[in-house]
Amino acid sequence: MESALTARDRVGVQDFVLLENFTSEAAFIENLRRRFRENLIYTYIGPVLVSVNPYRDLQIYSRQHMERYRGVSFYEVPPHLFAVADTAYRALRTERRDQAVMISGESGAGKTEATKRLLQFYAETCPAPERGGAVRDRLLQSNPVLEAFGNAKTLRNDNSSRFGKYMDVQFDFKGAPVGGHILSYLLEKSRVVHQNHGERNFHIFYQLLEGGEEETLRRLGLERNPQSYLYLVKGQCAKVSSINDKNDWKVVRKALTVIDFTEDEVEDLLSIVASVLHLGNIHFAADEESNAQVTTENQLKYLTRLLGVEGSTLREALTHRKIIAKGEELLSPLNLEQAAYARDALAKAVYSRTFTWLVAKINRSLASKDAESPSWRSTTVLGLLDIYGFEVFQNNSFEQFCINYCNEKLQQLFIELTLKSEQEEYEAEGIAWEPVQYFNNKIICDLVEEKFKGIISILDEECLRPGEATDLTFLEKLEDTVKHHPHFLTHKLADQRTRKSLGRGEFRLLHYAGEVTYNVTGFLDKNNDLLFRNLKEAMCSSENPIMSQCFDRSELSDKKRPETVATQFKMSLLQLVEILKSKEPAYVRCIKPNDAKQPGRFDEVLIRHQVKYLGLMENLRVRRAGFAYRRKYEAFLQRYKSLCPETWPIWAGRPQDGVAVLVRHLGYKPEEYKMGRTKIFIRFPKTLFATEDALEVRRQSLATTIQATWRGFH
Ligand code: AD9
Ligand code: MG
Repeated sequence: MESALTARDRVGVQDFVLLENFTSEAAFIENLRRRFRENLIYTYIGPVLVSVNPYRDLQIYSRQHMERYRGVSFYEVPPHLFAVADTAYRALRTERRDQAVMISGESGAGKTEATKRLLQFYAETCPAPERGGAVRDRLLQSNPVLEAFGNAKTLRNDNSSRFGKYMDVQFDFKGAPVGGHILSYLLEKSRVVHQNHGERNFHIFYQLLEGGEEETLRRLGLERNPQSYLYLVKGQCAKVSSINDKNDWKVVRKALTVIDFTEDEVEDLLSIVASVLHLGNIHFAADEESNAQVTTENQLKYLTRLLGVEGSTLREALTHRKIIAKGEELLSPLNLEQAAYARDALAKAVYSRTFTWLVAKINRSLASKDAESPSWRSTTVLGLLDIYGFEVFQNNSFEQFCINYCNEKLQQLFIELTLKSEQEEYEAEGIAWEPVQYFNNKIICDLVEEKFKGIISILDEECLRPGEATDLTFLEKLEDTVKHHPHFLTHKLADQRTRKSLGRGEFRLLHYAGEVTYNVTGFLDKNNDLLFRNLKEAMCSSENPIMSQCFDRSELSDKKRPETVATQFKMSLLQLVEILKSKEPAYVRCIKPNDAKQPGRFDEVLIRHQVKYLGLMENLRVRRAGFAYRRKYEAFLQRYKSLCPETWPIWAGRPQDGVAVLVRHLGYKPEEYKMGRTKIFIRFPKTLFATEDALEVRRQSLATTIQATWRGFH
């Protein structure tokens, strides 16, 4: 087996902390490039795994690979996702500490693939539970279902997750997976009604149309051709060469059964999928008073049947708005534009609530069947976080604002936990902790989330002034409230120099990863996310059992305003941070090598951006601030004992004493290393490299001797 260190001459270093010039970004990228060229897609920064998407099947996830990484020491084998998987699992088993693997990176970098490989690793290598063995299948099969409803083809990724996901896998005291739980974040529901050129709607629509049986489609009133549906034609790319919708449909259909869907439930679910398509084809025409009238009776008929809502109720809800004034209900007709808006709002609400329902349904199926028994209390949990990375587009809106805020929070947690674990290790080893200077991004998190003064609070305040507030008044209020903040800028606040690049409807945040300019257009609307009352009422009357669970009557009588989207997101993020904080973290940082989704192409500009957004240089700096390298005494002695006559071939005493003798013999200077309780800490890579070189020389001379001896025999 290849060792962790001898590979450095051939294909860079396997751990960035061993880079001689560790502050140089160019050296960092060069190391990635050298390894990528050799299909070595994994490299460490200490315990953090950096992964570059190869865009080809490297055959490195087989059962043999899994076995190779089981029970071995992290640094003794080449870097691999399975090393992270196994290390987390072993800590979970031996220390009984909950674990969390956090996977980040931009769209197409390989987060979801990594999550799936990790799940597969646990499903295949962990012992089977005594009862409820089906949970393994359910854990695996929940994926295709969630992907069908939550993933779509985008310009960046043919299978892009359009929601954030955190999944807990629960293990019993024997280390067998016995249950799971999923939390989902911020589904991109605008995709239901609109897709950019070259993108698609969620996979499920195409799968159903391509793969659904004749009989099913007839019942749902659907035609096979996606071109027939307005919600599917916007991106003009129903067919994608890398996707086989027909096959995927079969997989999803089977998976639904595995995760406990009854035939009736499948029918109800598909009825909803079909009704979204029918909704998209609802047309309106203006009557003589410019009021919208539904002109597509056939669509309305199917909607009525599939959703189990009275036709007249639905018709009225799509063309009128109910207002309650002075205790009286008034119906105000909608014009064409308003009716189209109401229709789209309904489609988005129906789809996104169904997605939420689906996650809850999956969770019921994954719930540990032993939940009531005492053994439940002894379960440990391993979390997998697959969540959107930092996003900077040409035009950044509310969605990017939320996503980048999420990344700020996770970065804050990362820095906190990394420093904490470094400090803990030093303390545990009895080595003096030397404080590390780092950029604390709390200031940006506060700017976004602080009560009263934060951007979200100000946005919510504006959302409370319907009719008066606009996106621009929101911007003005922002300008007034946070004008002196060093991480905030608008056109008005900018000086002559920066103003050129900043429009009037924009604000700019200086994130930890760089500047992002947000356009405020649509912020209020997206944050409010209102659904007209009569549309809600109509849906509450639905006889489709899934819909009636999604739209609850209590919503109608509830006087309290529902939380805004940003506030809900903020609260779910705070909860996520608490969940993650309670666990021992592991990190996988994914990098996309090029925008063409092609193997072998290493686009340096693109990669440099990601190295920056992922905060990898800062990560490396923190890791290198003290000692670059540390290793257990046993492992260190085992590897280098041949370099010292006193420790070779056998050292009978304590490994720690053996290492002390060994390094003295090798001429290590006192400032170059420290002896901890169980590990030796080496400050500079060059010390270690010199030792490695000595080992190599010895191996070669040994090989020559053996060859000579061998020849002597013959
Ligand atoms: V997004 O934020 O959901 O848009 P991800 O999840 O980061 O994104 P994903 O895991 O879906 O990206 O990977 C994109 C594509 O890259 C996959 O569909 C694979 O074709 C390809 N990929 C990713 N990782 C690997 C890998 N380890 N080996 C081979 C890979 N191919
Ligand atoms: Mg993904």
